[in-house]
Amino acid sequence: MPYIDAKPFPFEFGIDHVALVCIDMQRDFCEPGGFADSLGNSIENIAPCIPVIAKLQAAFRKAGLPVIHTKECHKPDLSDLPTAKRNRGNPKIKIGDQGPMGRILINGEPGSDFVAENAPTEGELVIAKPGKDTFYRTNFYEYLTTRLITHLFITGVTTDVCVQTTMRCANDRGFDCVLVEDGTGSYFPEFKEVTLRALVAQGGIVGWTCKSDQVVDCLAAL
Ligand code: C5J
Repeated sequence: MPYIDAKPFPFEFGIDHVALVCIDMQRDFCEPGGFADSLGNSIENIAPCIPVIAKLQAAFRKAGLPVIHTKECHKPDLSDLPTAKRNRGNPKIKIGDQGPMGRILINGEPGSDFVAENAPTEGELVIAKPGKDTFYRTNFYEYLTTRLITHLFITGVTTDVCVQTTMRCANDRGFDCVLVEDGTGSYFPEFKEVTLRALVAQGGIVGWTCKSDQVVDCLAAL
């Protein structure tokens, strides 16, 4: 059985039961001039994971394995946006308002779309999610269980928000997850560092972490 020498111990997987999950690689979270940038977030800390995710997507596609994309966004009528989320922090521009790349975090607006380097190709699952947890009000669980996918390679932004929330929720549902360390980014490097450590602590209480080159080398050797 293929395996990766991950932390805290080897991550084994059946090749017919894996997927790459790319979380929220959206312009508003990643690009200069986007929503996150306009709020003063350090988007330069996100940039290094973009080419790494592109490399992993290419490796999964070459191996004929599924690549899944998520985007955090809401319906244009805001019917799936809790008032608490819209008002949190009393921001000057709120979700649904006009932002630098269209209405903030609204599905279909330019800012909610994927960065070009990590965009889906035809036939790949795109999950529009209103929360941090990819399972919340989506078809993610049904998609995975229907295809007998049990092991997830997780990437994306931000490590300490949507990425770790999704990994924890996947772990609770019985999925084995490995977070690719250089394939994820946070506006706060110290939060990324602590998140990576917390996920694998206590014998892998939430799952595993590994490096992208280990994944690419493993898939190339199949
Ligand atoms: C945030 C996310 N940080 N994708 N979203 O609000 O992690």
